[in-house]
Amino acid sequence: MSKLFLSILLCAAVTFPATHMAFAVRIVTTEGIETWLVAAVPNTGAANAQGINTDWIKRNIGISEEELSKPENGPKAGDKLTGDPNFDWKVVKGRAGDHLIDFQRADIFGPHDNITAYMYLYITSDKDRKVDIWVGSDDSIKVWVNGKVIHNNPVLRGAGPNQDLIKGVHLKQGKNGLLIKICEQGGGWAGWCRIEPVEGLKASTDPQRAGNPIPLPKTVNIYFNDFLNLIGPSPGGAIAAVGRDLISEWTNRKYTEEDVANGKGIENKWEWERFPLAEHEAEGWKLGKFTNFGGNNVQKLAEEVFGRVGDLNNYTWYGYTIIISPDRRNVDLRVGSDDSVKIWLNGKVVHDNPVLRGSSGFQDTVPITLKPGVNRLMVKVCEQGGGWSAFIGFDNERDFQGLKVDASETLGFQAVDPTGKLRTTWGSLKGMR
Ligand SMILES: [Ca+2]
Ligand SMILES: [Ca+2]
Ligand SMILES: [Ca+2]
Repeated sequence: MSKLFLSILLCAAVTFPATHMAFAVRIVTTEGIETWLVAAVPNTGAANAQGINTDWIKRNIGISEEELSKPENGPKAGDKLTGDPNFDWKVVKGRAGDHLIDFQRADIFGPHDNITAYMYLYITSDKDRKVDIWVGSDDSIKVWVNGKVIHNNPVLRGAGPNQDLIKGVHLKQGKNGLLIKICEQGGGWAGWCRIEPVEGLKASTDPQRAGNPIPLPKTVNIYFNDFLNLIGPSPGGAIAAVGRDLISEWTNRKYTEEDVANGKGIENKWEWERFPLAEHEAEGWKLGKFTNFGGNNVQKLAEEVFGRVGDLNNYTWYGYTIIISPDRRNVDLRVGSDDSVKIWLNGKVVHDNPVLRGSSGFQDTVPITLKPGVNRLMVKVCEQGGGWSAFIGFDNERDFQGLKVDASETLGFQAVDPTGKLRTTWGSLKGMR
C-alpha cells in the first residue's frame, strides 16, 4: 500500500462517522507525538481527586494552569517548577514505537506514587483549523489548549494509545500552547498524545522556535470493527469460561463452537436471527460495529448493540466475521483481549490464551494462513471483572493489502451455495478486478 493511499485511508477513517464508514476495518495509528517538555510536582494526593482538582502550577510558580497553557506564558527547558531539578521542565522523548512517555523511566522522573506530571508542547499552525486530539494516560488526565480546558478525565487506569478522543479542538494560526496534566496514584505512570490530521502543523519544545512539521505516523493498527455478535453470561471466571463450549451450553447442545466457527447456523440472516438460545440472558446474533478503540470496547459494544448498560462481569462475547482473500497467504493476526481469548479460523482453533489482563491494543501475535476466497473468523473473549475489550486485526499493511474484512456486507444478504461459499459476493468481487 502506498503512503498516499495509506493517508487517504487514515483520513477516511477519521472523516466519516462510524455509521457511514466505507470500511469495515478501522485504521488507527498508535504512534503519538515523540518529543515533549515535561515537569512534575510530587505529593499531590489521590490522582482522581486532590491531584487532578488542585492547580499545582499556581501553588508553585504563581500563575495558573490555564495561564501556563497560553503559548506566551509557556515553559522552556530548565524553567523551575518545584525547584527540585529532578522535577523541573526538561525535554524528553517517548519510547520507540508508540512514543508513550513513561514518567517512571530512570531518565525522566523515576518511580513515584501520588505525583503529578505536566507535558507541554508548542504547536504552530499555518491557519485557523480544527483538529482531533487523542490522549492516553495513567492515571487521571486534564488537557488545556490556549488557556481553555478541553478535556478532564479523573480516571484510574493503565495507559495506552487512543484512550480518549477530544474532537474538534480549535487551533489558531500561529503558535498554540498544549498543556497536559497527568496525575499518578499507584503502579504505572505515563502519558500519550497525538493530533490528527497533522498536515500544516509544526511542533516544538522551544517557545522561540516553530520547530519541525509533525510527521505522518509510520505505524498503523488495522482493527476489524464489524462483527456478528453474541453475548451471554459465563459464571465461574474468564479462564474457566474460555475453556468451556458456551455456545453448546447456551443452545442446549444444538450447536457447538466448532459448528459456528465453520459457519453453521450463522451465515444467513434467517438462520442467525433464529439461533436457538436456551440461555435467556444470552443475546445474539446481531450485526454491530466497535465504535471505540480504547479499553472496555466490548462493554461499549454490548451497550450500543444490545442495550446492556453498566459494567457486565463474568460475561462472554463471540464475534464472527468473514475475511475474503484474493490469494493464499501467511499473515500475522494481532490480538488483544481483556480477559481470556480464543480464536477459530475456518473451524479450527488458532489461538487459545486463558489469561486475566487489561487491554487497550494488540498483545498477542497469531500466525495464520488465509486461503483464497472466504475465510471464517470467530473470536471469543471472556470477561471476568473490570474492563472488557477485544482488538483483532493487523499491524502490517502488507498483511491486509487486498483483503476484504466485513461482516455486514459479506454475511446474510447473499445467496449461499450448499458448500457454504459466498458465491455471489466473491463472484462479484472477482468480477470487479
Ligand atoms: Ca497508576
Ligand atoms: Ca466488566
Ligand atoms: Ca476484565
